[in-house]
Amino acid sequence: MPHIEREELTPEESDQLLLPGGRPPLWKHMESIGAVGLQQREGVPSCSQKGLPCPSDSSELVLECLQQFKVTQTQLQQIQTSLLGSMEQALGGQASPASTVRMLPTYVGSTPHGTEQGDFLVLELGATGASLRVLWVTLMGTEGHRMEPRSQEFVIPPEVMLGPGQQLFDFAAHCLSEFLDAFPVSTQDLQLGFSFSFPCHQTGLDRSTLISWTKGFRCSGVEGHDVVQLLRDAIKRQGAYNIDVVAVVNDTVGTMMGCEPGVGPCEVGLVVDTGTNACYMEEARHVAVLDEDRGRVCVSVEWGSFGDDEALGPVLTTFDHALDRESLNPGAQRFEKMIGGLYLGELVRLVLAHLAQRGALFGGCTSPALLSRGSILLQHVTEMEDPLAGAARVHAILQDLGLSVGASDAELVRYVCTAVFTRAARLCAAALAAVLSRLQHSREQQMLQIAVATGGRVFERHPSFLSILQETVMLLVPECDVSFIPSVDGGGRGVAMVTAVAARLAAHRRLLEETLAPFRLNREQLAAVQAQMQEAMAKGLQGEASSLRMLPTYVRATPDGSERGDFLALDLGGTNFRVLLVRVTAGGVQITSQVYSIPECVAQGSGQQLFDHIVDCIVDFQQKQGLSGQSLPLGFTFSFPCRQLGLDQGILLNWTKGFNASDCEGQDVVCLLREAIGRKQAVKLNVVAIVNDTVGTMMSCGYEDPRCEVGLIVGTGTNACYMEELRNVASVAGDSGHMCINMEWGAFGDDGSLGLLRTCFDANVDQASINPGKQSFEKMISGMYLGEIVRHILLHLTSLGVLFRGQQTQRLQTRDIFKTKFLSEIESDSLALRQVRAILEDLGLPLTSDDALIVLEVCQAVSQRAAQLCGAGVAAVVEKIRENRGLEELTVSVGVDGTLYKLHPHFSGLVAATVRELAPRCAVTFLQSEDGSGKGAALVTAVACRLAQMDHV
Ligand code: 0WK
Ligand code: BGC
Ligand code: BGC
Repeated sequence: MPHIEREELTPEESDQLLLPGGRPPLWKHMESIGAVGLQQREGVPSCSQKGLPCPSDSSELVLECLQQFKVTQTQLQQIQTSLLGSMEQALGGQASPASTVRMLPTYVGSTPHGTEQGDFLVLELGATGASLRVLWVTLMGTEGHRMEPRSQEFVIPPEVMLGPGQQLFDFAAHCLSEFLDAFPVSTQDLQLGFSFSFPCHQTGLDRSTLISWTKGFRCSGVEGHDVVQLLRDAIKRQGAYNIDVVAVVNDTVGTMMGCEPGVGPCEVGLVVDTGTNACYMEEARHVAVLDEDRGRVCVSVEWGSFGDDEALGPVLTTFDHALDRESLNPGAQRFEKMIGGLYLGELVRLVLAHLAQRGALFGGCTSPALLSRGSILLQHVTEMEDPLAGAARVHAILQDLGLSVGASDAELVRYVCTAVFTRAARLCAAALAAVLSRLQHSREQQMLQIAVATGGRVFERHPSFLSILQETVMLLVPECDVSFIPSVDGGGRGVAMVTAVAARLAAHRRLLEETLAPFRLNREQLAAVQAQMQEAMAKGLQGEASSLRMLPTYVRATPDGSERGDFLALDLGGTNFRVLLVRVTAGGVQITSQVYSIPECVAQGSGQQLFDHIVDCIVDFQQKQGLSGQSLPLGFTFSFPCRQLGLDQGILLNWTKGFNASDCEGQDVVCLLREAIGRKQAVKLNVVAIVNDTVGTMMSCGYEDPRCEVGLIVGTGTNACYMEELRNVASVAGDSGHMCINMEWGAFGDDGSLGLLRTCFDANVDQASINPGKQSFEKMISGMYLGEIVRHILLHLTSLGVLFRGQQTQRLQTRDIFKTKFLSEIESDSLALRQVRAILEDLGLPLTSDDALIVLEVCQAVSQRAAQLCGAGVAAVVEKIRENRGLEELTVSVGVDGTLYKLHPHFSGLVAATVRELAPRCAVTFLQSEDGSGKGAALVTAVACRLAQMDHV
């Protein structure tokens, strides 16, 4: 960081520097009043140049003093560069060396659209020192004409500014009530924007933690706290009005946003009132703390603390150090203490006292007022400095301070005021130049055209402050075309603008919460699903009316490791149709497989076409594997509800998951396959077993872990099977041993038992499906439907104006355009919001960053409900097994497969957490199946072949 060097001024420089308001340079003035010894000045080095103690004559003393307030162009450039460096360091989130400017994101992402409308209360605290202001602002939207805000100022007693924080916020709440008592307003729902002019870490438009007090404030119990909550609590304690605090902004932001429509937009807000600060619209991607790569965000620079690391050393005068030592926050806000209106009067006082005590002013006499801190206010200085005020006013002010004013004193005092003010304006200009340079960098624009909104009483009351600032900015950043726009009514309107945006976002948040609330299932609701499922299981097993068919699979045991041989396996019903060769040896299982597609026209064509297509794939596979002509035992994973009459007999009850081939429902699909094999002369195949993919998955995992007695699929569809006690299976003879039951839980709730959980979005998806009224549980959980549920919610939120500015897009109205895999991608932790946006933009959705956040929340709500419902189902199954066996504790494994379960970043974790919550007496291990259920089908076939051989022996 460049250092700011100490510098002596050439006479030209001093001439050039001290002439605002068209007054002669000081030495010329001294000459005109016949000050002795000045002539020596031309070309004669000053006493300090000679390093000698200062001569007593007043002019030298005054010159010596004011010399300290001269900041050269070089020093201003160094300040500009140093501040720019600090800003970029803080933006990059670089911790050390710590930057002295904070660069605080404000959550204001855009300058006003002009569409904002409504009535808003505004509370301004901190901008104008010992007063707060309440305003009632009416925004008229694009109708343009402006309603004059009604406002009232309240003086804050010093003991309130320095007392307990609660007292300050109660005072503010009291002022709000007093204002509303005085100006009754029609509406009850009062929305308030809180302009809080202190450095705060914002975590939202209505959440802001005070970092440290500045200016004349130092209330206890506030730093480190959320000031919005403190105000809300105070308003509640006051209890007079129901006021909703919807936004908190820094006064610079209010100033920037309050820029007169039509002249702006202003993209920089500059305040010089009791304190000073600026904000500007930075590219979001440059703000490290924000996870954003597009759009802009308003950043409050908090330049008041620039130089708190001594970087300003050389330009700080002895008076600055004295002022800082006496201030409420020594060592802090050093830059502000050279510019802010709260300090300029004090600086002037310190200089006057210094000069008086050395005889250069007021005949060497001081007064108690002159020696007491804060006796000279900004008001005094602006008046004394004002070229029109004339010497008389100066005399009056100085006499009020108990000073006897000599002939030249008044003019000298004005020179002191000018010196202090001019330096403040020039330093402020250097800081603004740093912000403008930052904007040039951030927008990669050499020539920058920008509008700066200015606010604060230093601007309002000291006309030449702005002209000096403008001049100096032009010197420092000549390539920037800067227009200065005085903010109307001190930023109150700007605060109302932000409040309007915040109110809109808050309303959107409420609508979003209302929309997603039915997806947020609590423990009671999940426990109810578990209980209903257990009840439906018991009824299904007994053959009573139940939405759970509880289909016996004729798989009575999980593999025992003695299986051997080569088997063909088919895996139909998931995302992919696979043909597999499974070799089971003592050393384990080798699998060779090939994926084939099932075109929609085949899946929804004739049954014959579908099974002929299957046999064609088998033939192709056999040829590729050199198995042609071999008749290997075949296991058929057929992932649809089948009533099995034996291991190799399965009557298709109904299609699910987008399949709808004709002439199959009610048929034995093993026969359909055998007929298709028969139609293809060349092929000889021995179909030994038909299994559901849940059973195949359980068997496949059971081969590694014999405790695996449950199979779970969460993919295109969803379902589960488990090893039930044969005695509980009414439809199968026998009381001992086990039978694997295919629950077909996808149909759970088809009897309306899930009605309470069903949302209108579920109803939309069901009505649009090829099997309306069927597979209710599946349609709330599985991959084929989650994307559609999300799409319907997004359409709904767009119609409410919450998303995409209410613009419905053709794309979003297209069925299945929002794939379930998008949920897995969007919810992946490693994916920043920007990638979320990329996915959505590929869908042709014009979105803002808020939109991307909302879409993320919708995906989370839908997938969370799916995972929790699935978890409630698994809890019902493992509790059934535990109760079946009369065990206190059950240890069991669940074999799982399915794209959604495997690829979604949080699904599996949420299922396990829900099972732990609802079945605490079951220790459940979830085993992700690596080889799919084809291996399981082969193992079932192997077991069947082994049992058949034993029968023949
Ligand atoms: C892979 C299994 C198959 C099952 C599928 C389900 O091998 O039997 O049907 O998982 O997941 P999906 O492919 O539907 O996501
Ligand atoms: C505060 C800023 C504020 C500025 C102008 C400073 O003391 O830290 O937040 O914007 O004063 O009011
Ligand atoms: C079918 C089940 C299958 C599940 C998972 C459901 O649609 O009815 O038989 O297990 O999908 O693939």
